[in-house]
Amino acid sequence: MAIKTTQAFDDQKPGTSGLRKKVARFTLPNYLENFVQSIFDSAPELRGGTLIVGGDGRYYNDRAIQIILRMAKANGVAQVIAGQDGLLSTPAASHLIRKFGAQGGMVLSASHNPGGPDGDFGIKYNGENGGPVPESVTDAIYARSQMITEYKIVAAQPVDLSACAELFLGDMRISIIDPVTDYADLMEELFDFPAIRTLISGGFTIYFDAMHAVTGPYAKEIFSNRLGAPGEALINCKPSETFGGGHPDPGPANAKDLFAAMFGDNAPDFGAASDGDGDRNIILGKNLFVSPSDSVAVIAANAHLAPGYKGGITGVARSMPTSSALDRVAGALGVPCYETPTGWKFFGNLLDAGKITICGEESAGTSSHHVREKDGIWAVLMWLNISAARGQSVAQIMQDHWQCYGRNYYARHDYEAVDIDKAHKVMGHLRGQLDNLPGQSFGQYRVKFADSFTYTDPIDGSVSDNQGLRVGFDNGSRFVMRLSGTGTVGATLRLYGEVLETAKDRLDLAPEDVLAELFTIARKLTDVHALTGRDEPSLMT
Ligand code: VG1
Ligand code: CO
Repeated sequence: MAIKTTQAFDDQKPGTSGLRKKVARFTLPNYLENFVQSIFDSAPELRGGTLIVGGDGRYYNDRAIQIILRMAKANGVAQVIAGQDGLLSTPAASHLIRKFGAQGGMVLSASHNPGGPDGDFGIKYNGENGGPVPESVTDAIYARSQMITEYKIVAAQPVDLSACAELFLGDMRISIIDPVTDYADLMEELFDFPAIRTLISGGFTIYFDAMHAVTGPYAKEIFSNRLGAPGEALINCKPSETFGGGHPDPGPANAKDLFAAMFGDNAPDFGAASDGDGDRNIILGKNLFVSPSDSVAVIAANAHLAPGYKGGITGVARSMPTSSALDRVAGALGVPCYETPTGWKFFGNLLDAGKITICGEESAGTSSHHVREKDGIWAVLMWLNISAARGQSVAQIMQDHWQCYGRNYYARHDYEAVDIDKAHKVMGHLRGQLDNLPGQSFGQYRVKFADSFTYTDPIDGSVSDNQGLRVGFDNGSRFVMRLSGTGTVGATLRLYGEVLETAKDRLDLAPEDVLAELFTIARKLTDVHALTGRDEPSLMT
């Protein structure tokens, strides 16, 4: 075993979901090694334990895995379980950690960020519950990375990951397994596959865009082999290092083929897509995009229709900027609804403690207690199960939902790659007004509360402050501004808005019309355009 001397990098602080950087930075000598050693140093349980490793197949995935294997051996890991070809979706990795009782898992992904030599790379570290480690551990990893002086690695030839096999690196066992089978089996336990199969064979047409990312092999096995969807129902299913030159972010800007099909003539009945690492999902019906905040609410209201959830749900949770459509369902079901900061790691304790069954984020992430990550394919299957059980189209399901609970019109405006100082000025400008806003009126909007969101974890009491600025109005509307923690260029400001409508004749309006006045007020109060020098958001979802 060799001990290599190294020097610390000052920028290895994990963000909302792991460490993400430009490939050019991640491939600097010792950069990856320093971060991986900082993980081993902060997770001593990996010594003598089992580690799960896999990634979304992006550029550098293959070489990074080889480095991690050699460092795992040098750090005394007893067994590594790796996905064949180095592939594992984020939810599948979470499942494998739980299924095999592993001590942790490293997922190589920068999620929806673009890949390739000029794109992004990332590493997420998950603990023994299968979920992203809590802030106490990411803080420890960061602290370690700042004073690291050496790392451990063995010399070895590259391990052949191209076939399922049991191999050894010295005395460390490496089990290379099919990345799909265990996950697909879990899905088959949770959902009514015969009913979905009957739905599809009965002519309900589905269309799934894997965006050249990791869900391709999962979609083929589950939707085609196990559920009988025809070949043409699945597109872009071969994982590629550059995501086919695209941006694996499921939305109108990047899932162009899917949106064209779903809003075109003879649209399929059901459309869906996932992101680079398979943890996000979007759901579409004919000429209809389901807002992710609505999706998690619909899932919570209907989960009992799926066999894995037939006993009902104990509670739900949503990230703070996610709309309160979910709160309305929880209220009707008489179960608690928790509001957590952005990022899946904050759901872990609630899930482990059995306080919640379903949780989700406005950024197209939804999941349940079956794993400790958001899960794209799971959400698609849940929607198919609900459609099969209710015998309804996506549009009918949404209409029924809004009639019952009202509609939380919702949108998010992103200002990407903003100069960091300017982004902080915008936040500071709004923060400075918070104390004086309550009681002030802007047209028909009267401010009820204005604060900086602080979360106290109800299970371990840990406190996370500075999680976004919220301004709420008497009529149930709200806007939120926060800084993204996943970007790799400058700063990204996210402005989220929601307007609640309960009048039965106002449930079918264009969201941008309903939200226009709220966003005008939000832009005025944040002064985001003048302070950033931008005329408009770079992305609206
Ligand atoms: C974004 C989303 C957040 C999500 C995170 C990771 O974070 O807003 O909801 O949990 O990405 O998702 P931020 O800090 O940029 O707003 V993924 O699919 O990267 O694993
Ligand atoms: Co993702």
